[in-house]
Amino acid sequence: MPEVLSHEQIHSYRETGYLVLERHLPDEVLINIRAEISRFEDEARGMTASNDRLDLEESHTPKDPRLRRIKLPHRISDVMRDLMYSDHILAPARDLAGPNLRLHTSKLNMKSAGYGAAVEWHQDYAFYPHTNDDILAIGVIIDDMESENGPLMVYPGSHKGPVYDHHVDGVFAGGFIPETVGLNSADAVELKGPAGSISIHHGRMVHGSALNTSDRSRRILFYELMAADAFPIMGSMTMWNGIEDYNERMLCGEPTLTPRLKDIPIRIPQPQPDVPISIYEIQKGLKSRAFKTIE
Ligand SMILES: O=C(O)CCC(=O)C(=O)O
Repeated sequence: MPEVLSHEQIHSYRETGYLVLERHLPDEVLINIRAEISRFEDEARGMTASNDRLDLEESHTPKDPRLRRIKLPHRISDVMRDLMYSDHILAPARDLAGPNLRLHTSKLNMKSAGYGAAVEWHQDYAFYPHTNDDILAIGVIIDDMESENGPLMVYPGSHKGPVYDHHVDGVFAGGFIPETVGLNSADAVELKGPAGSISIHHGRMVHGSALNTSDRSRRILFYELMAADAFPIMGSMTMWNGIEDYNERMLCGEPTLTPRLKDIPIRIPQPQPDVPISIYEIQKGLKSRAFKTIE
C-alpha cells in the first residue's frame, strides 16, 4: 500500500513524470527554512567569489550581494537536513521509487526577484546516468510559484523518451534546445503551487526555468534521490568517495551491492568543461539558449 500518494497520483507520475502536492508542508517548516536562507544571505555579503557553500549570481558584488544557490544545504543547515529525513519528503519518494533510498544531492535555488538566473532545458539523468532510472527530484516550494516568477517547467512524458545530447562541440554543456530534438514548446507545462507545496519530477524529465524578472522571489529547495540499487555509470557526475561514503547517503531502507539494470539509452557526460561543478557554469558552454540572461 502507498504511504501518502493515491493510486491516481502514482499512475499520473508514471505517465507524465511529475507531480505537485499542494500545501504539503506545515507553515513552521517554511518559516524555519526562510530564516536559514537569511543566515546564508548574510554570509554572502562581502563575498567576492562563489565557494563550496554559496553560488553567487554573475551580477553579484560584495556591496550588492546576490545569492544564486545554497549548495548541499542538508550539510550546512540542520533545518534542511531534518526536513530531508522526514516523511514529508521520504514518504512520497518511497511511494514512487521504493523503500530503499539514497541521496544524490541537495541544492536551494534562489531565483531572486528581478534577476534570478534561468536554468536551461536539461535532464538530470544526463548529468548522472545510473544503472536504472528510479531517480527523482523533490522540490520544496518556498515562495508561491507562478508564471511570473520563473516556475519550474517540464515536458510531460519526456522521462520515457531519449536521453538527449547535452554536448556542444564534443564537450558536456548540460543543456539543449528542445525544439532541435523535436519537442514542441507548446507542450511544456509550468509547475505552479503555493509556498509549502512540493514538486516531484523524474530524473529523465526534460525541465528548465526562465529568468525571474518579476518583483517576487522564487526559491526552491531540491532533494535529488534514487533507489539504492541505482549505481552511477562510470563518467557520471555523481560524487563517489568509495562505498562507505556512498552508503552514508542512505536515507531509508537498506543499501545493496547488487545494481539493478534497466535498458536505457545512456550518454556519458564526458568530457567535462574546465569550470566549477555548477549547472550555471556548465551551461555557459551552450551556443544557443532558450531563456534570456540578465542584461
Ligand atoms: O531552479 C530551477 O528552476 C531548476 C533547477 C534545476 O533544474 C537544477 O538545478 O538542476
